Amino acid sequence: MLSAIAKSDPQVYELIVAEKLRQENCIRLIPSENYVSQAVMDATGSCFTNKYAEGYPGKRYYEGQQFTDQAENLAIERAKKVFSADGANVQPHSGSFANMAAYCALAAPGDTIMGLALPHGGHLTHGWKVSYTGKFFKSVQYELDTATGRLDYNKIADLAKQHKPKILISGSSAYPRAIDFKAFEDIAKSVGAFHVSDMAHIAGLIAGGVHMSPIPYSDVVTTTTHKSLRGPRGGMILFKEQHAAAVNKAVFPGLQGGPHIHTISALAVCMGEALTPAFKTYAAQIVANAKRLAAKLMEYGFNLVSGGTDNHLMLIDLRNKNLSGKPFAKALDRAHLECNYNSVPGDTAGPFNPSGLRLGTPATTTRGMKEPQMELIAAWIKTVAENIDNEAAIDKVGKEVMALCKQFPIKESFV
Ligand code: DSN
Repeated sequence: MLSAIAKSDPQVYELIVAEKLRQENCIRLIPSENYVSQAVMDATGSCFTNKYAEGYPGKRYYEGQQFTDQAENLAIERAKKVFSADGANVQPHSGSFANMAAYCALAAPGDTIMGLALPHGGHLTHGWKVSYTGKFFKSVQYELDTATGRLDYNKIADLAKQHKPKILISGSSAYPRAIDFKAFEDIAKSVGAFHVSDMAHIAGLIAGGVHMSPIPYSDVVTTTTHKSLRGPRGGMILFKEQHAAAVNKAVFPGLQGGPHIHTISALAVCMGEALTPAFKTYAAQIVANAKRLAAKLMEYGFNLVSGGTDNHLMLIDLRNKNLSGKPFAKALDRAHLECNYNSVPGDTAGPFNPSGLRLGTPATTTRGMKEPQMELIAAWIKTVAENIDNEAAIDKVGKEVMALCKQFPIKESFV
C-alpha cells in the first residue's frame, strides 16, 4: 500500500516512514496510545473510505450500501458481544463526539451535567469550561480527594444532592484506580440523574475482563476505540435499549453527517480481536505491567498519585523531586521514552508545565514486554530524572532503549 504513496507523494511517504521508525525505536508510555494490528491498519485504509453512508444500516440516504450495511452491522453485533450491551452506535468520529452525543440524547441545552474536573483526571468533554460540553450545559465538576488521590463517593453524592444534575458522568483520562461504576449508578439513581460512563481509557481492560464493566450500571457508555481497546481511531456508544432511538438520533443527524465506514470496518476487525482469548491475556498483562512499573518507580522514590495503580496507568507527582512535568517529559522523549506531562490533583502549577507525568502500559504490552522490561523502564526513568541536564547520560539511556526495542518488534497480528 505504501509503495503507491512512495511513487505519487514522496514527501508524505517519507513522513510516514519516519513516524513508523520513531514508533519502532521508542518505548511508548502514553496510556491512551497503542499499536494496532496490520489487519486493523489495512481495514482503515480500505476502499470503504470512498463511500458515503449517511443514516443507519437499512435506512441510508445514498444508494450502493450493499456492503457498508454489512460492515456496520458486523461492528455493532461484535461490539454488543464484547461488552454484553443491548445496543451500540459505532459512528462517532471520536470520543468527544460520543460524549456530546450521549449528553444530547439524555439532556437539553442548559441542563446540568456533572463530571470529574480536568485537572483531577477528567476529560475536557466531561464539562470542563473551555469545552462545548461546559458551555451548552450547566456544568458541575467533582474532584478527587487530594489527600488520597482517589474518588470520594460520599462527596460526589453530596454534590449530586446539592446540584441535582440531569446526567452524572463517571470515567476519566488520568485516574489510576478502579472505578466503582455501581457506586456512580447508585448516586445517579438517588438524585434522578442519568448515568453516562466514559470508559475510553479502560475499554480494553473491560473487554478483557480485568476491570468492572460499567454496562450493567449505566444508561449510556461512551468510549474511544483506539486506546487499550487497540482499534482504529474513533468513538463508540453502548446503550440500554430504551435509549437507542435518542442516542442514534443524537449522533446522526444531530451531530454528524456521513459515518466513516473504513473506520467502522476496522472497528469490526478490532472487536473480532477483542473476542479472542489472546485479548484477555493482553488485558491482564497490561495491568500486571503497570503494577510492576509503579512498584519500581515508588521504590526509586517517585510519589505516585494514590500510591499506585489498579489499571493501565499511573501518575507521578514530581513535587518531591525538584522537577516539573514538561522538561522531564521532554528529557524522557530524548531518551526514546515517550510519555506526557499532566496535572496532579491539587496542582497549582498550571496545565502547560504541570507537576505530574502520566505513564501507561497498553503499547509496551502490545509489543510483548513484561515485568522484567518494566523494571528496566523504571530504572531508565530514574536515570533521566537524575540527569535532566546531562545530555550524554540521556543519550546513553536512549541507546539502551533502542536496543530493547529491537528485541520487541512491532507485531502484525495478536491472535
Ligand atoms: N487525549 C486522550 C488521552 O490522552 O487521555 C483523552 O481523550
